[in-house]
Parts: sequence; structure tokens; C-alpha cells
Amino acid sequence: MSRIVYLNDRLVPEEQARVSVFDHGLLYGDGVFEGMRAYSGRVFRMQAHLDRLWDSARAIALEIPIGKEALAHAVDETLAANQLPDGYVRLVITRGAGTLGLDPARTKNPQVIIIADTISLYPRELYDRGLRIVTAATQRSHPATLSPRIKSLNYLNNIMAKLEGQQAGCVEALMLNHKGEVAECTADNVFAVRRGIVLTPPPDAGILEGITRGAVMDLAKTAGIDCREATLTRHDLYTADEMFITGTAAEVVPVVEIDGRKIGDGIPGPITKRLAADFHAHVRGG
Ligand code: PXG
Repeated sequence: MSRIVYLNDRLVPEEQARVSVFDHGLLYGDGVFEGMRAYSGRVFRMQAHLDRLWDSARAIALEIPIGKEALAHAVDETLAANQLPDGYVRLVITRGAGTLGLDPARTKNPQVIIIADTISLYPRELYDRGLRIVTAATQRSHPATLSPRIKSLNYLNNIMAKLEGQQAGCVEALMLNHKGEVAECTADNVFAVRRGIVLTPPPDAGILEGITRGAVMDLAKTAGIDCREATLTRHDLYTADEMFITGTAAEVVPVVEIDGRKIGDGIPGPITKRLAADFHAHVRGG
């Protein structure tokens, strides 16, 4: 089905949504993005996504050529034009077309792209049965190289890990940081549950601070479940009672096996199920 895409200041049919081959977003991965979801016509935590987009842009010294309010309005318009009350929105800001050579100063016209579509990451049964994952040998990029806190157009670090997961017959892979600690999955944050306490790595573990992660931490608090940031090792996951991952596209997904070790009883645990249910109620209920 042909989509209507927002490109710069207007909505156009996808066939007309064209970006230059000289755009540094394409040539060098020079740009930033966000992935968000709409439920019943409303984008979940849009402000948090926009704030993170602006932080990512600031970190790479890219000025977004539209205001936050105008962009929020354009997102709503794009969803409406595609008649997608429940959908996925990809916001992309590229550095713009330039000359060959890295120099961002020789680019102009950063491109503002909004795509509204549907997304489904994993088959439905994996949400009921839980994922099997492996640890990738590819580590999450060192914060002193490209900070994982920047949602940049250069996702090769994560894609390398995703390939390793697929080579092992899994749909996801765990990434460790440069210290060998648990960081995150390729596009999802990681949680472990041990003795009733929910644990997730802190931002300085070299992760993208997920919006879904934040929502799940809030929901745990509301439910009276102890939830903390903690440095985790693979050992902590191997010996956890439950594990799950969170992300805009994935939502909340149980993990039941890692590196050939069953987690807990090898089935989605009660706290995972509770938080997944609370998350679904939360996003659909407002
Ligand atoms: N870590 C990484 C590296 C991510 O890219 C998350 C964690 C989860 O963050 P949120 O804010 O979504 O809870 C992400 C999110 C896509 C796509 O189209 C990628 C993400 C989200 C939505 C869509 O590939 N990554």
C-alpha cells in the first residue's frame, strides 16, 4: 500500500518522497532518528521522543530546521493522512546534501522525513512463549566512540549484533558494553527480575535510554514492584528468575533462554506478564 510521507514542509505520495544521493545521511549515516508508536490516534510519549531527537541532534551539532511544536503537528498530520490510528512513526533528520567528503559544513538543507506505517517485529507467539537469545561478540559501541545515547542513522554496531543473533537462529541478541557488562539488545532495553526485584542497566552502561524502559519503570513503581537501575553481568541474567526486553517496536517481550541457559522455569514469569499487561493497558488507555 502506498503511503503518504512528510518531506520537509509537505505531505507527498511515497513515490515523490525523494532524497538526494549526495545526502550525508546516506553517504555517512550523518543524521538522527526516532521511532514512535501511535495508539488510538495518539502518539505514545511524543514529547519524550521529540526531546530525545533534539538531544541526539544537539550531540551531533545538527540543527533541526523546524520547531518541536510544528514537528509534533506534522507527525499527527502524517498519521491522519495515512489513516493509521495505530501505527509506527519514523522521524528522520539527515544532515542534508553536500559535497563528497565528510565535512558537515559543506552540506545544506537537512531533510525532515516522517514516515507513518505499521511495524511488527516478532511473530505473535513469541510474545506468549518468550524469546531465545544469544550474547553477541560485537560489543555495544564505546561511549567515547559513538555514544549509544545518540539515536543516529549509523546503526551498524547494532546490525552486526543482530546478524550474529540470526546466525545463531535467534531474532535478537544481547550486547555487552566495553566493560563486559550487560548493555542492551539491538533495538531494545533489557530487564532482569530476581527475587521479586526488577533490574535494568543504568544509562552509563552505554545504552539508549528507552522511552518504553522509562514507562515500564514507572508502571513497576505504580504496581508496588521494586525496580532499580543496576549494573548487570551475564551471570546475573543466567541466574535471573525472569527476563524481558522493551522497545517502541517490540513493546514488552519475555526472554526465556539466553546462551542455551533457561531463565527461571523457561516460561514467561509472573512479573514480566504483569508488566506487559500493565503496559498494554497503559498505552491503549491513555
Ligand atoms: N536501544 C536501542 C539501541 C534502540 O534503538 C531502544 C533501546 C528502545 O528505546 P525505546 O525508546 O523505543 O523504548 C531502541 C529503540 C526501528 C526502531 O525502526 C528502533 C527502535 C525503536 C523503534 C523502531 O528499527 N529502537
